Amino acid sequence: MRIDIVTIFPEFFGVLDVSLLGKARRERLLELGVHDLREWTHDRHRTVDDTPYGGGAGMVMKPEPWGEALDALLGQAPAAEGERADALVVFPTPAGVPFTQALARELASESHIVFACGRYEGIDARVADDAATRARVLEVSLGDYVLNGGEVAAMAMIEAIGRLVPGVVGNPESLVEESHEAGLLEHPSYTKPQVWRGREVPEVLRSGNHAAIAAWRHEQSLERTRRVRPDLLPAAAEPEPGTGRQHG
Ligand code: 6GU
Repeated sequence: MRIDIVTIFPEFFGVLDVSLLGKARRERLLELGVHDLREWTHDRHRTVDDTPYGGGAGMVMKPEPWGEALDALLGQAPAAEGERADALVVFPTPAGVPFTQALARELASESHIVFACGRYEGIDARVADDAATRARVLEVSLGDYVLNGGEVAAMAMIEAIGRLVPGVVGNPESLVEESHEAGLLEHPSYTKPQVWRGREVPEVLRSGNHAAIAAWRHEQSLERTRRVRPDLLPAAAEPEPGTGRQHG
């Protein structure tokens, strides 16, 4: 998989050299290109923004540098087996569709994703329309809060997607049991010592009874999900009104 990032803050993405994704880059499982949008400006001040038509606070990113950047980056990256051949352009924006584990899984089978990281009040809307004539386009949000720009959001998405690319995570079984893969939050985990600050590891986990351990973990997952994320559960799995645990 190839990922290109266009941003006015390429230095944000230095962290992608470390840890799991850094290793995946060195092993060429992931190819990452970080590009400064200002490379595609032509004026002395390398201007990337201007005042909004219709008035209002803040600045809007100008379409011309974005158009040239996407012209330069679309249409590379050969697809490997099981990957989609054409490029996908992702615009991180709080006005986008929610980023979920299911979407991360879909994006992990792309051959080429271009992240277009906007700042200020966003990018001139014609940029996405124009890109859609040459690539698939997706506006994606991390959640219902506002960041200063798409960079941190793109980084979160790249980490969630990158770890699902085959070979990036050493033990693929560790991907199966984690939060959100089964539609539930993950159960709590413990390691040695058996007693720490007077707190004992639950006995069932030391029993060697694999069926009992699996049942206990499932129950813990359900309880945690009911308590902190009841919205994840189908309505039928909810406790009867008045019989359930109180929230908060
Ligand atoms: Cl994807 N971008 C920005 N700027 N803010 C956000 C976001 C994205 N997701 C949540 N807030």
